[in-house]
Amino acid sequence: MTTGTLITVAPTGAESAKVEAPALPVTLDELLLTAKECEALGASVIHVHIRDDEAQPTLDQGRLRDTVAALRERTDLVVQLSSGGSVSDPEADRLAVLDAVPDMASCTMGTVNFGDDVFLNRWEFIVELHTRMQERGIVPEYEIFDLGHLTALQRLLSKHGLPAGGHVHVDFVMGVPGGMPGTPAALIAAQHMLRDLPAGTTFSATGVGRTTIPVLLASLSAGGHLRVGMEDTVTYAKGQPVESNMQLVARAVGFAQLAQRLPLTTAEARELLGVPATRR
Ligand code: KMH
Ligand code: ZN
Repeated sequence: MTTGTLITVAPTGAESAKVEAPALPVTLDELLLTAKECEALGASVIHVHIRDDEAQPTLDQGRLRDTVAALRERTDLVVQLSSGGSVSDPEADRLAVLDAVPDMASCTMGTVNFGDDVFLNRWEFIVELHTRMQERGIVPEYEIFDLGHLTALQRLLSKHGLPAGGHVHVDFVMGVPGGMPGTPAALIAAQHMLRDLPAGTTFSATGVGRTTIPVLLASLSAGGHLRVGMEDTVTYAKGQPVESNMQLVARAVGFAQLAQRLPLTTAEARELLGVPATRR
């Protein structure tokens, strides 16, 4: 059954530079302001990467804990920390992200070429992330950059069991140079592969760069959910830089309304994803 739309905002990412995209939220204050405004517009989940004092990506433990606490204090958003970090982050630091005990964390389901880099996700590392999240009651969002990542997820769940909360939610990250293309055909192919996953598995999708809008429209029409934000696109339209994450969330909300699939509230998002009501 098609429900309302889960809208995740991914406001920062690890790849864009503040000097090239001044609207990118890189300080805690900027992140909190963005989070509050995106929640008011209709976002219910925030996918978080943090930056250091030089606006460079970091997985600093203290900053991660402060960020989780501040987001919980100031918003009702489901707080999802990235365990992906940046392509150069060591596995140990990526696993330690879970020590900040967010509501959710991302779990990428395989290695993928990532532009000129390689985003490395070894099988043993994936298993470690998945089982630590199970033990700590952290709900994963499985990041799918390529179709084979869904086969890996099926293997993971059959060997190591369902995630915390019992619900499986995946996010198709499409249009990364080296991963699956950001096309409606690829999205439908990925959706077909969900048949091999537990009944009730849900998906969101995001298209990187110029694939943002085709992926957004394809996901809505296929019954999927949405992720938008400056992690994935810093261009609103040809020749027009994104002014803010709010601009991207407002556009997603507008499309969801047109599709008659209204944004889920934060409470509805928690219910859908199997995230406990509060962890304050
Ligand atoms: N920054 C990418 C290398 C995630 O957040 O889990 C990985 C990424 C995926 O963004
Ligand atoms: Zn990310």
